[in-house]
Amino acid sequence: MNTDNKPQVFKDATDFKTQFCEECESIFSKTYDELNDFERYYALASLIAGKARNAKVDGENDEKQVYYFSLEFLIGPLLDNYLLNFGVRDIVKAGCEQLGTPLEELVACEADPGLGNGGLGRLAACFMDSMAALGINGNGNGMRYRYGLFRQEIEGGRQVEMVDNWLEHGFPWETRKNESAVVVQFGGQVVRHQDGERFWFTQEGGEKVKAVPYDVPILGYGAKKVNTLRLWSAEPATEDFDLDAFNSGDYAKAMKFRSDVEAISQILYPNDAGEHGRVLRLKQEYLFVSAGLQTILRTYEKKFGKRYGEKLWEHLGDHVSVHTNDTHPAMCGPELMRILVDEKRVDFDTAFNVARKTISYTNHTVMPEALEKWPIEVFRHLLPRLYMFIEEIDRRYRDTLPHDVEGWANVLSKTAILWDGQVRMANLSVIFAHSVNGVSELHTGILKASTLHEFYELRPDLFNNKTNGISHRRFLGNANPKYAKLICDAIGEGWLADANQLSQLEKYEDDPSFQEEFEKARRWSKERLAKYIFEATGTQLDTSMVFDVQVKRFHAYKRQLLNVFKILDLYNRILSDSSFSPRPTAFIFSGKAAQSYTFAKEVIRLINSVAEVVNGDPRVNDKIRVAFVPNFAVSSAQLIYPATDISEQISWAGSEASGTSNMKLMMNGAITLGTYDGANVEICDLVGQDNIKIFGLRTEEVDALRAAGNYWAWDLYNNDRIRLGRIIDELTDGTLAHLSGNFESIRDELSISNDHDLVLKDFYSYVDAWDELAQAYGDRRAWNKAAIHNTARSGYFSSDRTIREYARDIWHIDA
Ligand code: 26Y
Repeated sequence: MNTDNKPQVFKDATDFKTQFCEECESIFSKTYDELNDFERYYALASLIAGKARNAKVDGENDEKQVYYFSLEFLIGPLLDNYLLNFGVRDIVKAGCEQLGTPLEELVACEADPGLGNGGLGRLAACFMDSMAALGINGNGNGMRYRYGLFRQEIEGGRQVEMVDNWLEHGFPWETRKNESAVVVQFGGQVVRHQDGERFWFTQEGGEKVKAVPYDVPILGYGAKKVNTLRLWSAEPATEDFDLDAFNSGDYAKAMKFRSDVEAISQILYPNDAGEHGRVLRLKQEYLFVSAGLQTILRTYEKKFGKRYGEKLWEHLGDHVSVHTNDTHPAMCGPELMRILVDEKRVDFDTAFNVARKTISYTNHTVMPEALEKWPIEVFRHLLPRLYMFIEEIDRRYRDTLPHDVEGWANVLSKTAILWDGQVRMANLSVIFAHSVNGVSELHTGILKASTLHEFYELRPDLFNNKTNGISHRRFLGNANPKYAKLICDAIGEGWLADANQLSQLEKYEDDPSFQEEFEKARRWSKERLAKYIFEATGTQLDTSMVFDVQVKRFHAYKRQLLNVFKILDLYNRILSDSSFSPRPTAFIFSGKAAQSYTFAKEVIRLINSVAEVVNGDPRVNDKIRVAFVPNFAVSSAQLIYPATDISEQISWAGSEASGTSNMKLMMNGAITLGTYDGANVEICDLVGQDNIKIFGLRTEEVDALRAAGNYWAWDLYNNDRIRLGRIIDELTDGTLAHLSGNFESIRDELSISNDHDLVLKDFYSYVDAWDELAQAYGDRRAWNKAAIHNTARSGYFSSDRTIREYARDIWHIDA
């Protein structure tokens, strides 16, 4: 590993300008002055990407290789982050300034690759950053979707989905690797062959797909390490199409094979959780699993074939870790076995043990509807040989499950892979893993106590917790330049490499001049966001208001609806009580809802309807404003977090596995208003009760309430027609109908479905908590102290810490 001498990228601003202008000419055959901003951005990104690729030294060390398998990598724009990691941000900024285009304007030209839905995909991207920063051999393995998650527009208050053509102008960070393409096979028949004692199977016929990798260099902080994110694209394995159809002029028919194959890597499934079961998704899962594993084994064989000879495959787990991000890559287990048994002639038991030693699994959700299952018939038809391995592993699992285990039949019904005509991917993942982890203390506890309880009883040693983390370099260093500079001026730059050093800020919490600078930085970030929101939506925000923010996927359990109810309550109270004057607040929402998730989309429409009513009413609009920022993405998130005063983390307790926007917002000095859920619990432990506002039922209380079965949501409506009842009436009485109609379905959700997400149940506790927190904002000194304290304690949530724990406990490597 190249540890001490980091590559010198640019000697100074002059050197940078020379190289930049040369790059402009070599790419566009035009001078810098003749280019538009996008072209300048493109040339700059190409220059930096080239440097990142050149900094890579292949086969540089013998340490273990980690392969992080994830169907989603929500990497976001890369340029600014790479400048920070190369340590040349200031030089480049100065050079760009001298050339006449501010760096920020070039950075803003970059497309934001939406190759993920939300938290899970962003986590994978943060992990890539941290593995490279820590010098770990971390390889990402994922899909190169031709179209990312849909672009969200708002029309008449409604979410409208548009195609995300992120590759339209090219992606300067990737390199297509034709020579590394592999073939992946679907369908066909399994044929048994026998020669004396020996027998083996092959898969004949079916569809052969070529998986072509595109590599993106992942540059670690300090540029000491460059890893690779490998994204697979599907192409026809051969160009022989239906010649008869072609010759008779039926080009659509002739080309159908091609488009069927290409469909595999065409789109990202837009479900953050829930609704699955489409064959195309199963194909995506198998494609990147098979292509990734074939490549891993090829590389490993080349490197260690001589050293280990006959025993080669038994050592795989000493040199390779395959980490599976949720169940989406669950086929890693059986696919690894298939290759070892069918192609490398390893015996079944050895192959299973090798697979188990190599593979580990992270669970990201306890929501039953998000646990993947596939109909056996569909699975077997698409992947006949793989299915044989699953069936055999399931059979052996059933055989070896001790019959004296308490409640044997129940344990089997919960843990078997095949059940009720379905392949249960979570069980498949657990059975093939040597480690199973949750993503926060609370979540891991729930996995042990309920979701995977039967497995936990059988194999407690499998289970461990790895509380999520975030890239502090991106979400504080890049996203919040003024605050980051203030921090560097106070405690030096060391925190960029070691986030724990943020704790040194504690001595500045109460320092009036630091606080003053903190307020200035915050004001700048709020101005920047207000400008962005005005340009995107026409909504004007006053930056002296409190910025209260809830940004995340739209989902019933995350309870954006509870937040809207609070805003409606404030609205009603201001109108009915002239002495009531809440702290002036701008409520900012952003996030997408899955296309097919009607309820979540209605909540988006409700927010926009409330915004229209509130913002347009001069009786209230100096006290409350509402903004919905369209098309939430990494780039807009980076504008929102630094401008936030109150971080809304209000899922019902026991529903959010961890959350990561809670961490990003805390790190930027926002105060959390949250339930005792996911990682909020750990934020609370770290900052102390005085520096966070917790409300609502606890997990045990939610469980008890559900078990008792005596919660009648509609009683709350009947008992309070003045506040809660009035809000519910307003859903259907025309108050909010002006933009695009009433909200009957939301009212039905609360009444007919008995308020499954406990919006009414937690309402008073939430509104009271908000009132107190907003009041507290008036004491600027105490508030700023708490805000800075939040940043000071946030080092724990760097994904560097998380990755160190994965390395130590799961992958068994030193970092
Ligand atoms: C089965 C398929 C439809 C599916 C697709 C995406 C299922 C789940 C997902 C995504 C889940 C996800 O993003 N989970 C989130 O993971 C974050 C990172 O661990 C957590 O912080 C967050 O609480 C959890 O909801």
